[in-house]
Amino acid sequence: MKVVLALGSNLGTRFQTLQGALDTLFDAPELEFVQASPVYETDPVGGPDGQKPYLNAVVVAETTLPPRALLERAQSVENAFGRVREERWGPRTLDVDLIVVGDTVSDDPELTLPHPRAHERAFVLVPWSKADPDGEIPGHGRIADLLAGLDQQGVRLRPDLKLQRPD
Ligand code: A4P
Ligand code: MG
Repeated sequence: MKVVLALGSNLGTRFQTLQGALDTLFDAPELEFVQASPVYETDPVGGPDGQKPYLNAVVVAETTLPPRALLERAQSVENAFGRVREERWGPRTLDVDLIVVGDTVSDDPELTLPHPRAHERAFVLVPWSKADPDGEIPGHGRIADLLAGLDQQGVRLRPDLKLQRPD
């Protein structure tokens, strides 16, 4: 199954956190790296005023794991990078979200798939479109079409920051 993950950080050493998260995510079996997007600096969406900008990237992978196990993997990586859950949409050293897992559709609040806000977020769709131009969100359509209707001003490429393939 194809899986698309979104990584975000707006606290601490943001780029090192993204690279470390990428390495740790793939440091276990049953998840095969396919492609990482470029890194973007993005204006915070939602949450408290005065938050710092995020670095965001998207990773495409292949997996034999069920969605629940992928969520556990993502959350254990968040915890490994010192994520403290305080305020919803608040600042975080690392957020790892599952955007799509194959064609799984679920409205379970513990794991909603596709991610319920991904289709309207330029900070997910812009990097995703670079890693995977033909990507689609089940129920919402092609990311290229979704992007055409979105303001992308708050999403800026950081050509100086390139994620390495996980080792
Ligand atoms: N959960 C349900 N579905 C999923 C899913 N598909 N992937 C549950 C991951 N988790 C999912 O998440 C809360 C709960 O969502 C989890 O316990 C899980 O069971 P969280 O990571 O603890 O909290 P959160 O991230 O603060 O909340 P949430 O709702 O995930 O926030 P969002 O919508 O992901 O927004 N602006 C910029 N520029 N860049 C960002 O990366 N990120 C957010 C977070 C807000 N603004 C941002 C960015
Ligand atoms: Mg999250």
